[in-house]
Order: sequence, then C-alpha cells, then structure tokens
Amino acid sequence: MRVAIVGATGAVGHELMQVLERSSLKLDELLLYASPRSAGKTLPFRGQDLTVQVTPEGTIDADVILASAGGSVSKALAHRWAQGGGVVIDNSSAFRYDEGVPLVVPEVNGPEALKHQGIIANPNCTTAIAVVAVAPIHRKYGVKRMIVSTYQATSGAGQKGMDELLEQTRVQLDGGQPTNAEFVHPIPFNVIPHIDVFQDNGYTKEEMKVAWETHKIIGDDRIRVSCTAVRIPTLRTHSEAITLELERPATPDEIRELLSAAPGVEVRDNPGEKLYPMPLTASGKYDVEVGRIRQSLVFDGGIDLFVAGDQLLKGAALNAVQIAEYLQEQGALKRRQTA
Ligand code: A2P
Ligand code: 11C
Repeated sequence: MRVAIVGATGAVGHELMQVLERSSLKLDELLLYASPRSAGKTLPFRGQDLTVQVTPEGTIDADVILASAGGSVSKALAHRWAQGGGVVIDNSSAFRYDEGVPLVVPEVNGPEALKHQGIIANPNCTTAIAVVAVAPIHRKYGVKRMIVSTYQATSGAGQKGMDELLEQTRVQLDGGQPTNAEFVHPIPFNVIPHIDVFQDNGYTKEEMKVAWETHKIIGDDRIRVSCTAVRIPTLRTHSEAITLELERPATPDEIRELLSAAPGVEVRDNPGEKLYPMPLTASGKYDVEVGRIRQSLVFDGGIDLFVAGDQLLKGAALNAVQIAEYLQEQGALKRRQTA
C-alpha cells in the first residue's frame, strides 16, 4: 500500500510521519509532498531519508493521501489527487460541510467514513478533542446544551505559530517589543479571544466550527452549542472547559465510569492528588485527558468537565491516520473505480 502526505514539512506533516511509524497500516511506500520551497529536502522515515517532492496538480498515485497543506491547496487540488482512486483524508476545512464528504472521528462515527466518494474530512482540532468526551455522554444521557470555552495552543496555526510564540517570548524577555504575524496580537504573556474571522452573529468562525462540526460528527443538530475560542501562549495542546445540560440527569461518578470505558479518553480526575488535564501531561499523548468532572451548578443534573487533547495528534495527524486504519480494518482501502 502506498500512502502520500501533502504538507509533509509542516507541523501536522511531521506528526503524520511519527504516527505512521507506529501505525498498524500496512504501509509499503510513503510519498512526501510540500511546496516548491521544500522540493529536494529529505525527511527521515523508518531509518530511510525520503525526498520531498512538489505537490502534484493532478492524480496522486497512492491508496491514501493525507493532506495538510491548508484549505486553499486542498480546495484546488484534492479532487484531482483522488482521480487515481485513492482516498484523500483532508485536514483542512475545505470540504467539511459538503454533502457526500464524511466528517469523521473514528471513535464516534467511524462507519460514516465508508460512505466517502474520494474525500474524507478530518475535523477542526477543537471539535475533535471535545467530541471524544462528549459523544459517549450524549449517547447515554442526551446532551441538550453544550457551552465550551477553549484554551488553544499556538500549534493550531502550524509550525509558524509555534515559532512565533518561542521567538517573540525571547524578544519580550530581552526587553523588546514583540510583533505578530500569525496571530492577530502579540501572543507572549497574552490571551487572545479571536481565532479565525468574525461572523455576522459576533462569533468567530472557529467558534462556529465547534457547533457545525459537533452536529455533523455526532449526527444530531438539536444540540445547542455555544463556544468562546481563545488562543493562549502554549505550544501544542488545546484545552476546553465544557458545560453540558443533559436530558437525563447524571452524577459525576456516573460520567467518570462512562468515560473510563470510552475509547480515546483518559480520565485524569483526582483533584486531591492535583491530577487533572493539562497541556503539560496531554502533549504527545494519543488519548484526550478528561477531568474536573463535577455537577453543574447551573443545569440540574448537568455536568462540568475539562479536557486537554494534543492538537497535532487527536486534533489532526492521529485522527487522520486512525481514519485510514479504520478503512483498512473494514477492508475498504481498495482503490475506487473512477470514471
Ligand atoms: P512548505 O514547508 O514547503 O512551505 P504548517 O501548517 O506547519 O505551516 O505547514 C504547512 C504545510 O503545507 C507545509 O508542508 C508547506 O510546505 C505546505 N504548503 C504550503 N503551501 C503549499 C502549496 N501551495 N502547495 C503545497 N504545499 C504547500
Ligand atoms: C486553531 N483550530 O487552533 C484551529 C486550527 O479548522 O482545521 C485548525 C483549523 C481547522 O487555530
């Protein structure tokens, strides 16, 4: 089987290679693509140096094409890459809301992936991390309302975002004035309640993605979702405070027990031992940490919790590879017949 990574030199591309090294995918050959700037560069994979090539504008001769080079590149080229019958698993927001394009978190709605017509969308990282915890609760107790406040790492803006945090922190510590390019304001020692563009309703697009994508992944658009998305000066894990109003009341113990058995979740919830989700412990981890589980003081029988999930892993690269693994397990990785 041949797998291709488009955007191999980026932050998610790097993680895709790490995750593929440990994956159960029966991978015979890996093709690496990026912009012309990176052509000829080599990247190590399984003890070999693989050469990065310029991203094709036509068919990619691979069974799985993991794309993470941004929405405009995917929008322009993904359909052409898939013309050889391979499946594109796209990390951008280009196709997420299109009919006929499954939006998949395998633990939540894996079978949707089998309905693809050449492209499967990987969700927004904030949403993917939230639904791993919220979907099992919805299935058992019925989520009526979901209020989310996020603490999002600079990795959400790619390698350049993480570089800006490190470089501009040094500038500020040296007494200089930090500047900003990837973020709308300087990020060191700051929090910025503005990710992506503002919509007519006063919410940002990042905030609306949490609502739109939660509905599509969980498959229930009756859940009322409100999100405040905030960038914080951390490197790579998104954290989220989530309040849930439930149709059927649940106790914190019941939620702890439910989530302890949920795939992709690590319950980390022992305040007496100072154990709760944090970027420090969740970074580099496949599971999403869930803790601070407590009874809501606002909604009777509702639940408050806190999650932390590695934005580059479950929020991007890991979820994409898990989709490919799911297709393989289901015997659905044969190339499609294309006209
Ligand atoms: P390059 O490194 O050659 O610029 P990140 O999200 O970390 O910034 O990474 C973005 C990824 O997308 C990089 O691998 C980058 O390659 C790639 N990329 C950016 N623009 C294009 C393009 N026009 N065509 C193909 N790949 C692109
Ligand atoms: C961020 N969540 O943290 C964004 C990055 O819809 O794929 C991912 C944007 C997306 O900036």
